[in-house]
Amino acid sequence: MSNESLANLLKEERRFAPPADLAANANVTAEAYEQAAADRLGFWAEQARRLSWAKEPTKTLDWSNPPFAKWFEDGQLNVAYNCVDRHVEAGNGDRVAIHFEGEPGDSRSITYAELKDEVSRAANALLELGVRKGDRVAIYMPMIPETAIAMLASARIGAAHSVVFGGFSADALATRIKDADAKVVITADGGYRRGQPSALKPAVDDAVAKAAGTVEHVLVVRRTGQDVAFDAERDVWWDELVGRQSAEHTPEAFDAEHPLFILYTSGTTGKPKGILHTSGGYLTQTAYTHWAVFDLKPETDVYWCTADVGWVTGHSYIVYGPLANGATQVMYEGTPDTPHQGRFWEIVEKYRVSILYTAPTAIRTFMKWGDDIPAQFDLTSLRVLGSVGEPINPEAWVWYRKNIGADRTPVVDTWWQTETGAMMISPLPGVTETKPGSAQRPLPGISATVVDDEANEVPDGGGGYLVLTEPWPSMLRTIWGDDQRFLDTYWSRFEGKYFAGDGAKKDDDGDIWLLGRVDDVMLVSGHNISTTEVESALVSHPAVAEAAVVGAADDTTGQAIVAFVILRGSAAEDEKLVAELRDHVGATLGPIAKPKRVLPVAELPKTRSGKIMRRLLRDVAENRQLGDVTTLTDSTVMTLIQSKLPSSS
Ligand code: 6R9
Repeated sequence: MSNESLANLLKEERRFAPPADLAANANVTAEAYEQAAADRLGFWAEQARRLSWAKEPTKTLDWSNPPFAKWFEDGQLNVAYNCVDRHVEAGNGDRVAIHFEGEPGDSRSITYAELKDEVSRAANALLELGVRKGDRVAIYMPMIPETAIAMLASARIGAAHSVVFGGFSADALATRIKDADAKVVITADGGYRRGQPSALKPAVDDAVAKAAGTVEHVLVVRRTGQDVAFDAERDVWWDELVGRQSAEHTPEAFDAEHPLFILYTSGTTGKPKGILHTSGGYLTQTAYTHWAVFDLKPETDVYWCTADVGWVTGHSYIVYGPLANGATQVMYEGTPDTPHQGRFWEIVEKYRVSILYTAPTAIRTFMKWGDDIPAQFDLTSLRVLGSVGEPINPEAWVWYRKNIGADRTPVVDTWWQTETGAMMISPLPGVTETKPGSAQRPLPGISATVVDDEANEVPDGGGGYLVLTEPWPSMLRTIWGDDQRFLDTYWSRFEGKYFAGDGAKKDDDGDIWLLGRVDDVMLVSGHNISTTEVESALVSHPAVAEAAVVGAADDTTGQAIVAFVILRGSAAEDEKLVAELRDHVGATLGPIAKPKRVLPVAELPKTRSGKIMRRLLRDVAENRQLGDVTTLTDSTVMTLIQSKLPSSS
């Protein structure tokens, strides 16, 4: 990658200091960076003491066989005990763990004491179904409390869970069941989605048949009450089986490195990778980061992460981090526009949510819907706003702070991956002077930097690849059943360093800006240009709500920049505007970054976790047949976009 590269095209000068009252009472101060820099392992050993260990670890890290790490190796703990029982034992049994808000408007609040009983019953139920320590349990569920309960029940008996997002097909579920060799599948009759009951059980029946032989039982939660086929030998209703179990279950302590879960992440090629996470290190880092980055005060905060539990964000920041910290949180089943576009803000108002964690794709959608929608609700309870999943464009960041956070709340842009298990690069709300669009600095105890093609660290102002240079407690331990692929994918590109697959740059202060997946970087007349920066320039124009940029093969420039844009409500789509947008990018980033074409579209192709699939747009821009569309949320989107392009291009 040439170094004028991911050049510092984007100049973002806005700065936001932490609010004085938040800084004065913050959980974490600037000292944490110094302390961790002076003694990184000592710092993590101290964080591990947030957990209740049945046997305290005496060793912190074994890195004698890199990159296969062992953290807190001789310690023993039960993850579910840490997330549930210990809060009850500490006298907080009456604290609400989960305020559940169903899409149709049903709601229920579950205290830690109730959660303890439910998790214990579910653990006893899994034992009755023959699940044992070391087995795998597949979970294919809507966003309901039983999903978290099922995960914790598996963890409690030492069985690893493999949660498969409820929007995935029967085929995708079958592949994952087979790869993990799951003994039991936990599912529901269905869930509510866009105002309709949406079935899940038929896909499980299909998948179990395809996975031939591994699954012994299917445990089915009644959520929608819709009719489902039922195999009397194999299937059991949750309310019947779990309902009749004892609420007493004594948690056994497992080794810190005992597998906690497998979560599949799609590779660009080949079969999905089963990312393996273990117990002690994972829980230490999710608990620490959730407490530090959101400045969590468990007695008073109401926390809400809008992700689906089927993604890593849901694992680490709905289930494990928040519950390990004894937080009170909101869990919402449905979509942000059901039954109206103010649903999220209505929920914030109803529960007095103080910490909100969501994704750039959602924020850009809210921008498109208009400022007047959140303005109708009381959002004064909010005090920290988080973002995750994609680079957040500075304009979307500023919109979020201003329209949701009343220009008062810090915005923390948290960079991490399924593989990292927990947050790695993020501002701290009581410490960092934030910069819109930048994740800024590795968290205390984390070592990350940006390197060039030859693995040399780039100077401030330089661009290249994001790498992690030291092991961290919640790192993936391997790819399930495929150590070689683990080595090849993450550890072979740069000797001794973890290759994240993201482009990044350092600004003049040494702060890190994420520039998207390296596969998405464009090469225009010999210059590496990041899709993220061009997209951010487009989104900074008042007519643009969302943008996706790709490099399409071009005879003269190698690649030419093609931009797909979603216009804000009132903007008229005409040639004049298109010319204006091209000029706007040229003026913001320089002539080299000026898109050759700008195409207004109604929707962009996204994965089910909300990430833009630029690969498909590249296929369109280069007039190719579309590649794999199985992870696309809505396949009709591509037909609409293709119809926009004259086939002569
Ligand atoms: C947590 C999660 C990981 C990829 C990652 C990067 C992108 C996530 C980001 C971000 C810029 C952020 N990503 N957070 N890019 N800024 N704050 O999303 O995990 O689904 O495995 O995706 O998401 O490209 O490499 P996962």
